[in-house]
Amino acid sequence: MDYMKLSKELSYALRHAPWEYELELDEEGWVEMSQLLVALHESPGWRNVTENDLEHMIAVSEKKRHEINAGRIRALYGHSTPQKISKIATQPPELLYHGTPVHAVSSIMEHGLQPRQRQYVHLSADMDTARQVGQRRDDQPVILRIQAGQAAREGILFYHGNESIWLADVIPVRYIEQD
Ligand code: HQG
Repeated sequence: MDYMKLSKELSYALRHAPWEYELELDEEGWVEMSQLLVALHESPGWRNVTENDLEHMIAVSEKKRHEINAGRIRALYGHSTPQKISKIATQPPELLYHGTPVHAVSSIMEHGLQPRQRQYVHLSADMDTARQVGQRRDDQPVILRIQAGQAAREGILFYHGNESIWLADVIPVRYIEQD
């Protein structure tokens, strides 16, 4: 089984277009695993997918994009569905990072970090992760440093995505630093 392809299909269903699979995300983004499997089984490529396959897919993925709990499954970040997934705000590390293409920097330094097509701004816990995120769009991305601790103390809300990804609603310019 192509687990990377399965992961992409799941991200599409659980982050962006659950209605195409006749799924409805709950407030925290969960769907019943059984409903997801019924939906997947309708597509020729995924007729034989099992719960074990989904567990294996998560286990072998280099990024923790999805999580399974008590018979339900959800995407941990990346959502673009109209209904905003509710997350519990938590204190972030003092510094977070954001990798972005060179061409985006002047706009970011003018308007701050905005979620754009997604529900939340995505931040990285370390520079390596930020570099990898930025390299999706630019060979030599710019790594911005975010004064997350300070921002949180001044009322900006942060949410945990996974061990290397944090989310926020917006990051105003005054918390963004560029070397
Ligand atoms: C940029 C992937 C101009 C922002 C990744 C980014 C990540 C602005 C782009 C996750 C801006 C949005 C999310 C402003 C933000 N002016 N550009 N004011 N504010 N931007 O894909 O953070 O592999 O929605 O810098 O690895 O790149 O799919 O966000 O370049 O973790 O699991 O607007 O998606 O994870 O792009 O990536 P995205 P992102 P997966």
